[in-house]
Amino acid sequence: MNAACGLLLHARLATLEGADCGLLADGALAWRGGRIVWAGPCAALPRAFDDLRDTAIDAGNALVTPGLIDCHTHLVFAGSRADEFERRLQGERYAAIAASGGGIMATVRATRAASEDALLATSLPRARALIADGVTTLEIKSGYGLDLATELAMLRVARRVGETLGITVSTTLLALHALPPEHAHDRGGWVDFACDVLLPAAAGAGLADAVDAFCEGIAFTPAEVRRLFVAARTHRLAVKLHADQLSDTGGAALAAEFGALSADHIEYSDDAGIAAMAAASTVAVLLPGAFYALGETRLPPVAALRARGVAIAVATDLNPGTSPLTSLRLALNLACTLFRLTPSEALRGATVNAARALGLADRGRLAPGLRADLVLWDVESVADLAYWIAGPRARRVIVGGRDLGGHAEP
Ligand code: DI6
Ligand code: FE
Repeated sequence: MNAACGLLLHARLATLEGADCGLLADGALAWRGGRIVWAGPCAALPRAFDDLRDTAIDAGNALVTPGLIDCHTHLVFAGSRADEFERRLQGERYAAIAASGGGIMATVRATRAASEDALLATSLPRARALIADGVTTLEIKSGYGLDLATELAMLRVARRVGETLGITVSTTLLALHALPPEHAHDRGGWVDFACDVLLPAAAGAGLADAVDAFCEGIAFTPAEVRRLFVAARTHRLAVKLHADQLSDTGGAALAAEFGALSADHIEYSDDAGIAAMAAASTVAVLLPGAFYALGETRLPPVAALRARGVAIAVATDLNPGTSPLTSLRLALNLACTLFRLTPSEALRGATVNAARALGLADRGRLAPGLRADLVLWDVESVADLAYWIAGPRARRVIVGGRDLGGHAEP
């Protein structure tokens, strides 16, 4: 039997079809050539799939979801920022640590000093941790190089993470993340370089699936981001934005104006920004790990997002400074506990809506024609997924119809 063909029986399928989680009791799912060919009640499974019955997996009524999609990470980096964690515990603020040469620049120094092989070696365990708890698609941003060679190296390493582990990695050039020391007194020069050299180089090498920026008082202005987005448009690259995380800079509206796939964080976005996102179908990516780690208090405008019908995604923001978080399921828990998402909203945020935030139409639901990326969980209900705070719960992780392994049944 081709390993990319298979059949799953007696599962509580969360298909993510329709407005909620599309739950189907005693469900069956068949796939061939790495794609789903049938999903429905066991009792209605057509005879055409009888050849798959011999090797069928009996889920024993366990919950089965699409593979989780972590649509916002900075997973490739070198070094640790545990020292800054201790400084923040003593009362220092993130922005003050950054201003004193720490923060993003501390990671830039470590990342520039690392070889590509060393970067890969430190990144793989983080990706493996995400996969072990159900992630089958991952976005990884650059942004800790802040020079041509290191930014491209980060993107190459991101691609290698996907190739090594057999999962899809969507790469994002985070072209405006921080001002490199070489340009400390030349902001315009750095923005020119990002738009005229870095972005074309990444695009030309096929290393970037999207372009991102950090639009914030301590980072880049809307005018600077606008320049970058115009350049991205010239190179036909999709855009995303770190928007309104620590203050309202109009980032949500700016992202929407450029038809961004997503505006991420958005704690401080106003109603006009949310309305613009709704009109542009820009996904709101909520990042509760950073909110938690920084001790933020301003909640994202979840009620406005719901009222306007903006798709909500949830991601880890895995990074060494503000979200050292290697479990997307824990991000779901935090999104429920801190932001009051329902467990169903949280699961939609890590599947169907996360796929949209990456512009990937071939995944995020269990439906014929889509990739056979799925997770068999050691839980019965969708609420269970977000309820358990720590410890992996994925029994089996299947990517493109092939078993990536998983944890032993309890
Ligand atoms: N927003 C974030 O949350 C990360 N980058 C960004 O633009 C933080 C990055 C870091 O502190 O290393
Ligand atoms: Fe981020």
